[in-house]
Amino acid sequence: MSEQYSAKDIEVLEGLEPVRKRPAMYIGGTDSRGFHHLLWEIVDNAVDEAMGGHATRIDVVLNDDLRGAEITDNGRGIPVDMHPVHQRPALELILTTLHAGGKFSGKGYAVSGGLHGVGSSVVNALASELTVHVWRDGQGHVQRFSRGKVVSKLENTGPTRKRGTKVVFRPDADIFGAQAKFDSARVAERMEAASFLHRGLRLSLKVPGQEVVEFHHPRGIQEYLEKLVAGRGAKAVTDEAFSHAKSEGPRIEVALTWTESTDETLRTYANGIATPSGGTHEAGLKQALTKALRSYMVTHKLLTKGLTIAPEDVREGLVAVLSVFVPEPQFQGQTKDRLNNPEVASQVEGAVKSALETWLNANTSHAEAITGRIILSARAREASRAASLQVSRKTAISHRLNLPGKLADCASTDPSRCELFLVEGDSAGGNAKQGRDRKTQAILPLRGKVLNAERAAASAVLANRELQDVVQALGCGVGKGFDRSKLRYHRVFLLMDADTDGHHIATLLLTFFYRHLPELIAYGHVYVAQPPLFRVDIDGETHWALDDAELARILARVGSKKQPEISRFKGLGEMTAEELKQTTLDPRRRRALRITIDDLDYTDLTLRDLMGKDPAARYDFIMRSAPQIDGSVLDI
Ligand code: 1YM
Repeated sequence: MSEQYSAKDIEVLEGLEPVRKRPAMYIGGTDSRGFHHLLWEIVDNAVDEAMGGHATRIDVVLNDDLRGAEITDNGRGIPVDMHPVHQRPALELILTTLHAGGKFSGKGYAVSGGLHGVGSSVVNALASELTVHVWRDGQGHVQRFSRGKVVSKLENTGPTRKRGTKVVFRPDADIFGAQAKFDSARVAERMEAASFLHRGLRLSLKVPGQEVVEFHHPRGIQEYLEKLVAGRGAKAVTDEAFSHAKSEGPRIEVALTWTESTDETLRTYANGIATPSGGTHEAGLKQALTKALRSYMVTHKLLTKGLTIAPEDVREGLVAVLSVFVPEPQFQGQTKDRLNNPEVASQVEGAVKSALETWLNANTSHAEAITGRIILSARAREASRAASLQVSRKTAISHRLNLPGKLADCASTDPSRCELFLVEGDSAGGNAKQGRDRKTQAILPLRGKVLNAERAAASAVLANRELQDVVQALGCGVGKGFDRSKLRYHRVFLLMDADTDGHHIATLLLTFFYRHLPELIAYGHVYVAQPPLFRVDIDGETHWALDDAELARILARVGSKKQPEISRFKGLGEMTAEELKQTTLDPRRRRALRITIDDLDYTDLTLRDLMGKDPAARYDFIMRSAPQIDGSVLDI
């Protein structure tokens, strides 16, 4: 590490054309996630520099239009010396060529994200403008690029006492669409995570119209754990969390606690990169937990006859943060969000198991609270399994007699053509029944308020009448009994009034799907229908507006030649069956948002937002998120 990096260490592979041709291969996709990925690449390079002990702070500024960003670190500065063979500055080679991470003469940081600055050229390829400022060895430098090509030669801006690197860039609208924008909440979440994983590192974020926010967590992931627990709104069962850190072979840090909530919150990271799909480090942690707690319960004779403790009982209510740093991380999966180094499983398991056993034996009152919690979950599991079996038994028989009485089913039995509309209230349900296409569209009116799946226990959720009807109509079972091949409709629409109550029900249904039928969302089966709020008749032409803004746009477009006739629908019940058909049901004319799960970390944050106290705020959140994805997709 003490050796100076020099330009000759760079092995040039190829230009950046492949990146522009197939962006998805390099950043996963060109949706809002890919757009943000560019920012993470640059921030990760700065974090790498900090992890190497060369930088202490990283400052991010989002442009006023949220379509560009500026990232600065106070590290050594990207090397700028001339490459002896290529006769180009290192900075230029780094930014304009695709180079394999390990090819940098093996001088990369042992524990970096594994990219060693590889990402910066990918970002450059996909940016319409990118400028790098370097302050290194007492001299300032600047060079500009566009779409991966050099725009200006490396320029020396004279002596300076500063050190570090600043990258200013705008993702290319040709690649990401003109609507793509940075989501400041998402950026903040990611930067805060980095400040937890790299204790001591100072990060700041400036968002238009807001004060600068600093992220700095001297106690690292222990503080992260406290935040996650507070965010879940559930009390921890012990007043002290378990934490363990070892710095070598490999570096492993873990902090965990149990809460009274029924779900499990795991945040795992490898080399500072979130691994929402888990992997070997997470598997090791789970093994360690099961083994350490089972062994404690056996030695302390806490297990009554006939009660078996399943791994998921041990993890019910668990909130855990795990961070590992391995020399050569292998990431797997389409989005590279799962760690795949086999050796890491036993390393994590070994480290966590022995430390946890020691901690439990030294803190018997904590151990009692935790094991008590686990025994309760084991009992609850048995009870809820009985309840869920009952539901799946009913749904398994795809006999029409077993469908809910309120369901107006469609004639077709080909699920790929069938659509189910979950409609709020009987009167709207009646309209929908009249306006639908009987061959392919089924209507299920929902009467009461749906139970909040975020707060209620699994058994209560499954006992809820409205949700049982939904599960029965879908036919695919629920929870562990889910079987997608039995799904009776490939498109499920939530059709609710455009008012607070409607938004509330839609949100509750989405929460239920997310928590109990996540595959339904993951496979893109769930949609939110978009019934209009206004009908505008001008000159024999009819226009529909989803909201006030769209109404204003329509009125502006048609001008003031004729007096428009505007009617506002207070609810779906006020529309005629024909109107509902035209605007919301007919596949050729309707508007709807497809729900997708984007970034897992972000989804959880969002659900917390969504399931806060104020339904209006939740719906606002959904609607604010929707337009970012071209109005066709809604990220929850
Ligand atoms: C705002 C983004 O990229 N900082 C940064 C990048 C590098 C270095 C320092 C650096 C690395 C090394 C030596 C080394 C990069 N270097 C490379 C390359 N901030 C940001 N700060 N000297 C400086 O790895 O040995 C790529 S990025 F190619 F030189 F390794």
